[in-house]
Amino acid sequence: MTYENLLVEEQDGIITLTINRPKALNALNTQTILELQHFFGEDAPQREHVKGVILTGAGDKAFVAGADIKEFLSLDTQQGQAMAQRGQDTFFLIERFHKPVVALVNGFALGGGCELAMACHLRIATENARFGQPEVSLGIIPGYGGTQRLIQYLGKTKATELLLTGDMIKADEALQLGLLNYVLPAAEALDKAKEIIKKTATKGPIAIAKVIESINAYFQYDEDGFAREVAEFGHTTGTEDFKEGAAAFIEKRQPDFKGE
Ligand code: DAK
Repeated sequence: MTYENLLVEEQDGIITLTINRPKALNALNTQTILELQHFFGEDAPQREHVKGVILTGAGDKAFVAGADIKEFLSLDTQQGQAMAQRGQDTFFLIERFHKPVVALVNGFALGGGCELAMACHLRIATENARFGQPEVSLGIIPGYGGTQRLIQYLGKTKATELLLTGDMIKADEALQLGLLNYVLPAAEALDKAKEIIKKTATKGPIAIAKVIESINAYFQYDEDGFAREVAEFGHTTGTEDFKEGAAAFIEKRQPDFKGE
């Protein structure tokens, strides 16, 4: 697929994926959702050497200012449901990606933009970042998992307030509420994202993938997250990586994981 709205750059095994519609504050139109779906569903899984993905928005004003309002104005109920399903499926691909995906939130993260950041495993924001789910101001509700994931990060009390009021919060408040991992000046935020991905790349790759799966299982109500953790723990103990990791610990050396 040739991407119209995504920039894909790879350096030292780290992919920087930039949503590139700065004139529309990187709003998520259908084409962009399809491209994200293709990237995380088909493209990225084939790049086995990749250490992780940094997801950001073009320009210094917005990460993503929401779903493309101009496009979804004409939707009827059936089309709206299809659009929400496609978006949710895409965001699940991100949340279930087997390598860390770090959102680098460099400005407005509203509606679908906040939902996109929440689907990533980690979130680093620049000081000018703003978060919110303003859908109720448009007479709709979040369609890309916002009602679920905001509660997961913030708890019911504050999430309910933000979802009902549509209020925006600044980066420092989002950090304090548990939505973010770090808030940093713009010049330092990208380096921090790379540093985290590089650190995870020194760990057992199967273990990294299984931690992600187990964390996700905690939030799947049709699944017992504790039981899933037991199963995945058993899986990792049977790997060569675990033997290597344990041996390296005992021999007081760095492990050389092979992903086996
Ligand atoms: N969609 C389309 N264009 C957008 C946009 C958006 N979400 N946000 C901004 N733009 C465009 C503006 O229209 C403007 O374009 P021009 O007029 O220059 O052509 C350009 O980006 C610059 O925006 P502003 O001139 O407004 O810039 P300001 O600095 O004055 O304001 C702002 C920045 C972020 C505060 C403001 O742009 C704003 O309030 N934007 C909208 C925020 C918002 O309400 N976002 C949508 C949230 S609702 C669903 C699935 C998902 C969703 C819903 C349903 N189903 C499947 C049914 C999700 C919905 C949402 O995300």
